[in-house]
Amino acid sequence: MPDTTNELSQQPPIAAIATPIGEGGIAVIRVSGRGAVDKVQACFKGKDLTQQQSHTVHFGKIIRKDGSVVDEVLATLFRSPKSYTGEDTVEISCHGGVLVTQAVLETILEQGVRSAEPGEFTQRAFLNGKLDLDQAEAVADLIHAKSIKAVDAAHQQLEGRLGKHIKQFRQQIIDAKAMVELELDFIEEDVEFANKKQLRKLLTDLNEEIARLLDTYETGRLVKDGVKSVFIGRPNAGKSTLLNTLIGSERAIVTDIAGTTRDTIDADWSYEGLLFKLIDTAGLRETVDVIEAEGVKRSQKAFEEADLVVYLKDLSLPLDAEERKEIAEFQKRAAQTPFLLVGTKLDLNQRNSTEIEERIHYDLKISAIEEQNIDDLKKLMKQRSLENKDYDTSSLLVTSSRHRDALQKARENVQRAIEALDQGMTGDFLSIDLRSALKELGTITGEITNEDVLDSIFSRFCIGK
Ligand SMILES: Nc1nc2c(ncn2[C@@H]2O[C@H](COP(=O)(O)OP(=O)(O)OP(=O)(O)O)[C@@H](O)[C@H]2O)c(=O)[nH]1
Ligand SMILES: [Mg+2]
Repeated sequence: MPDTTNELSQQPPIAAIATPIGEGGIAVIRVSGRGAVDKVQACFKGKDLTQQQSHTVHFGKIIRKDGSVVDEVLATLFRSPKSYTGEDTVEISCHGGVLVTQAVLETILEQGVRSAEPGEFTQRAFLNGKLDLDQAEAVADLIHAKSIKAVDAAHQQLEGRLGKHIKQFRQQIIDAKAMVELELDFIEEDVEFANKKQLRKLLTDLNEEIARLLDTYETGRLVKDGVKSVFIGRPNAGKSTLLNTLIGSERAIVTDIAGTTRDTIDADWSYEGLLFKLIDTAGLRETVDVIEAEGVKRSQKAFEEADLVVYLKDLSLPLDAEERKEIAEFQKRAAQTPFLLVGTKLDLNQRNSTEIEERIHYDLKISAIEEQNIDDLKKLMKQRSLENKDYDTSSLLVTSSRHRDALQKARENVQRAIEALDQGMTGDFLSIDLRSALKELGTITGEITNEDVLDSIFSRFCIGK
């Protein structure tokens, strides 16, 4: 953690509305920093807050300089260091109207309190050592979570489970460094490196443990960001109808005119706690229509970024050679991007006595309109997108690309140290690699950081958090 505690204590307290702007039962205004209690007291009529203990609640009125009442409120006191930010904090609960809340905030700001930046309370919590950086990031993940699995993953990180692993890795590296440096001291006396075997084991174990944690990222990413599932197929195949059926509302326009969907359409859909980002696309076909052609381009871009491609084929129409080729291309790439071939309009097909033998394997046949096999499709979408992934959401998951990158770099450094050891290099080479690994791991928990990283992390937060 950077030592900015002193700097912080010189700054004026900050304040912001901590609840969403709108009409509600109550709203909360948060004030934090050195002198926060005095500043609130200066516009508070009730008990003298400066004389009250931490974790107590007091009824009173917020009053303007001319003595007029802004609102009746409850003030909750948290004394440093026992608060979210680690600083003296007052949380003012007032009536939840847009204007009254704004008026309470403005009255407090008039006392020489500064308006808080997005995430500044959490940033102060980090700078004051209340949270590690990965825990601060988990706070944002928790607020932005769109599925219950994402909530669970954020909670794990907030509880410090990732941080605990990282600290353990760091300790292992410190131990390894100590062994290497011991050898450095011995080198002049030409003493054989007695601990070489032990050191090698320590480093290879560490390498494997980091790799295991890294492996959870594939699942972690899907849990946090959702499974990007792209519906693809010929115009009129029933892509928009399926999207609407899954989300249970008429999000996309459906007509019997081929080429109805021109742009990609996104909709969030949760299934068994997992978020799917459904993307309906413009039907794939050669077209001279400029708008439709742009739509087809967007469809192609969407499937390049997909976590799951669902190819829809209208069962009531014969499969032509070109479409067969297209499907084969997707199937070939299925190892990289999970793929499902789904036959649509099964209801029509069942009535169709002259079904054409297509000699192609469908993963499933459905009717979106008559809701046939839709539950099976949901199951299959989840199963296929998590196939070959270690989907155990009760264990710790790495969910952030920032953490993944740092772990990867740390692992590369550990591997380099193992190679150096095997090639009989001197200890100072190993030391450099181990120091770099230590640094990379430190960026995850925030022992090592810089302003740009902090700015980009905390700008994701809302004001008042
Ligand atoms: N009988 C039957 N008709 C369906 C089914 N699904 C879709 N349709 C019909 O097929 C037509 C095309 O459906 P859409 O969902 O618009 O197809 P699309 O793939 O989005 O088409 P584009 O946007 O043009 O690419 C509409 O008339 C739908 O009512 C189904 O399961 N059964
Ligand atoms: Mg459509």
